[in-house]
Parts: sequence; structure tokens; C-alpha cells
Amino acid sequence: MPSEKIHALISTSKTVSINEDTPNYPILEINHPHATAKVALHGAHLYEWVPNGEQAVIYNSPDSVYKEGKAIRGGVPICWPWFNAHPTDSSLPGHGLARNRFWELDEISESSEATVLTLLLSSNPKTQNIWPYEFKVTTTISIGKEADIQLKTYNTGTKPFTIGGALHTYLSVGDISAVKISGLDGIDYIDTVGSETLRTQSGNIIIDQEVDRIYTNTSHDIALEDNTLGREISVSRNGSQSAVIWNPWIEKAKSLGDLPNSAYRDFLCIEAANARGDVYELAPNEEHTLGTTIKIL
Ligand code: TA6
Repeated sequence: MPSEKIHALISTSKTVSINEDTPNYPILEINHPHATAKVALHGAHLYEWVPNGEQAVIYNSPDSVYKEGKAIRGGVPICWPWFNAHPTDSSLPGHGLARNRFWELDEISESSEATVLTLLLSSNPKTQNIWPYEFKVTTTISIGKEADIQLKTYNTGTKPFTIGGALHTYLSVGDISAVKISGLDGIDYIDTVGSETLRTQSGNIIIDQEVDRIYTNTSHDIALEDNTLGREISVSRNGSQSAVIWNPWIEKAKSLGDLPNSAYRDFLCIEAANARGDVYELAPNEEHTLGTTIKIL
């Protein structure tokens, strides 16, 4: 159940309310003049963002599951402290431990430009059973005409640790067959569909098959041109030299129980990542921030 602190923070807020319609699964609802949004305390998971006068920018599956231990299928899952499979221990949860447990609400700040939530996850015996380190990690979500997410890791222990991860952003599209992704021309990528292959991007990306690519050594902004909705969305990144482009296409979509079979047509993931070699070793008291800004151009 939400702490007294959450209720105290919300009681003085003009734009944030709490929705507890799903028992033991609190949702923070933001109603700002520039946009509305929904953030689950579970996973510090932004899963809805609708700028004023626009269609939803963030995709959320109609079959998403809202219960402890399972990430919402959509929104911006916080993949941390590793991306995809753990590099050495396949028994550990894919995409790490942050997206499948409850965070605390630490701060709300509001202005005419945006509402900003800061959520907090600190190491505890359960997390240390999975990943034997002491940490504090905050997710700061700014909602206004843009959506900005900053994931900051602090090493609060006495041992160095290495972190990777991703802000695994699901973007709504009118129809996947009518989108074009630019900003990665000439960039090398790891094609993880089938046997892993190193390739180089030539021109823009179109989606006409399963796409699951880790673009490396790039901090370029990435643009999604949606010719159905008639809009262009920009995804910029900080603290990230790798970007992931993912669409499950037909067969993989069928294998995902929390995604309608046809829903591969409705979204594309453009992820600010710290993937593969783009990881950070933090000594005690060191910190790293991975961030992304999503805006309609
Ligand atoms: O970011 C792409 C990816 O790593 C894909 O390989 C696919 O597994 C996707 O993430 C979704 O992962 P999830 O564990 O949320 O089903």
C-alpha cells in the first residue's frame, strides 16, 4: 500500500493524483495543462503520455498485466542493471530487477512547463539476493509538451559494480508498415534476429519483418516518421552510446501472451540503452545517468 509519504506528497500536488482501482497496484495520474500521463509505482513505469491535442505517444498493450513481478507490456520499462539476458547468469530475470518490483515516490515538483516525479528504489535483501550490491537508483519522469526520463544509479556500497540497461520506450504508431526511422544511417549494429550478425545501417529503417537491433557507438537523435498519423517523433538520449530498435513482427507477437497478435502493427520500440559494451563500472560513491527525451517535432 502507498506510504504516508506518497499521500502527503499528493495532498499538496495540483497535478498528481493516485488511482488504486487495481488493488495493491497504485497508479500515479498526471493532469498537467500540457499533457496527461500515467505512472505505475511498479517499475517506476511511465505507460501513458498524451500531450495536449495529440494522440497517445506512448504505446501500452490492451493485454498488459498489472501485478507485482510482471512488467507492463508497453510504456517505458526501466531495464536495469542489465539489458536483456544477464551477461553471465541466464537464470536471472531478463532486463534486470528494476521493472518488476515496486518503487517509492520520493518527490513531486510542478511548474507551468511540466510535472516532475522522482521515484526511488534502494537495495534491500530481496534485490541483493538477485544482484549482490548496495545501490540507490532514481527515475525522474518529467511530463509536459515533452516526456523526459532520467535513470540515475548511485553505488552506495563498498564494492564496484557494472551496470547496463535501457529505457525501453514503446512508441505508438498508426501502422508499422508506414513508418520510417532516421538518424542511424552508417551506424554499425548487432542484428540479434536469428544468429547474431554485425551489420551497418544503410539509409533509413523500415519495418517489414522482425527487427531487434542494437546500434552501437552512437549518441545521435533518432526520428520516427509516422505517415499514418502524420507526425514525427524524436527520441534523444544521454548517458547512452547504444540504441535498440525493436518490433516483434508477426510470429514473436503471437508468442507474447500480453500482446494481441495483431498489435505488432501498433508500436515500435526506440530505446536509449547501455547495452553490450556500452556498460559502466561504478566505484563506491560513483553515479551514472541514462536518459531519454521524447518529443513531437
Ligand atoms: O529490447 C528488445 C528486447 O530485448 C527484445 O529482444 C525483446 O525480448 C524485448 O526486449 C522485450 O523483452 P520482454 O522481456 O519485455 O518481453
